[in-house]
Amino acid sequence: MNLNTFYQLLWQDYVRMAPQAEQIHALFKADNPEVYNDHVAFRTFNRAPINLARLEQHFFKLGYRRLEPYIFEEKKLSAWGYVHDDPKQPRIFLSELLVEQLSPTAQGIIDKMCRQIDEGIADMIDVFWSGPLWEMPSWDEYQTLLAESEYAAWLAAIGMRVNHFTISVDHLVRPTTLAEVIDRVEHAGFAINSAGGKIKGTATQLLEQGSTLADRMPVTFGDGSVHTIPTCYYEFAKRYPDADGQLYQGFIAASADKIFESTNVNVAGVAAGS
Ligand code: OOG
Ligand code: NI
Repeated sequence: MNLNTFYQLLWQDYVRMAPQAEQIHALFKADNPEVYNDHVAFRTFNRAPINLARLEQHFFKLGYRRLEPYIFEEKKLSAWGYVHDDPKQPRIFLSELLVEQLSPTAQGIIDKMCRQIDEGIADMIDVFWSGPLWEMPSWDEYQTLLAESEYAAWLAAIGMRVNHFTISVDHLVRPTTLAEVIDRVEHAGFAINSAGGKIKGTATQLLEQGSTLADRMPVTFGDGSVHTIPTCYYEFAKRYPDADGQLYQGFIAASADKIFESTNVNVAGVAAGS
């Protein structure tokens, strides 16, 4: 599969989950000949056959290489950033939940789901827009996961799909600052993730980031109950050149830690899922 098709299929799946993204994209497309993606992000469990080491094989085939790893101790996650030789291609951020660090009960729920995954699907590129590869968890199971890890609950119910796209602010003709971009999105009526401040990171760190709060969508759980839960969000990133004049390519763990919270159920200013 070529990269264009890959990103097109991802985008189609993404805007079904996050209709806000299509509207926000249109907002910037009105003033810019092209809106580029800084990166996309995926989440997974460190369990076969969807563990990070398995999934990243697809990125390698698409021409990506590992750049650097990241650790999120409190959230029990590890991650890698991937870059492509073609600087116009988005970076990729892939994280995985360290399942063995959760309680035996939560591990049991996740292992039950992962045992249902058809081995073959992990080796197909379609895995990245396949949603839950297991029977939906019950609402009780979702709540059990949520109490320990927002990430685990999100992944159990939303499944394998892109978590967010990210507008590259460096490539915008206007506006050109992250503050203006966020202002514009807010004025259009979209809620911004304010965990750790609306703008995470600084020019000195060579990366500034902000994001919306995830859209919400009614989902039917395994026990037949329907509840509205967070789906996917949109991110905005501005990168700066380092001392050698090279645009910074990595991520910033302290900022990422707060960006993850864009899919939190209990988030400032928004009522908990019904
Ligand atoms: C990823 C959060 C981190 C970034 O750009 O730092 C991130 C996630 O929510 O899965 O996207
Ligand atoms: Ni991101």
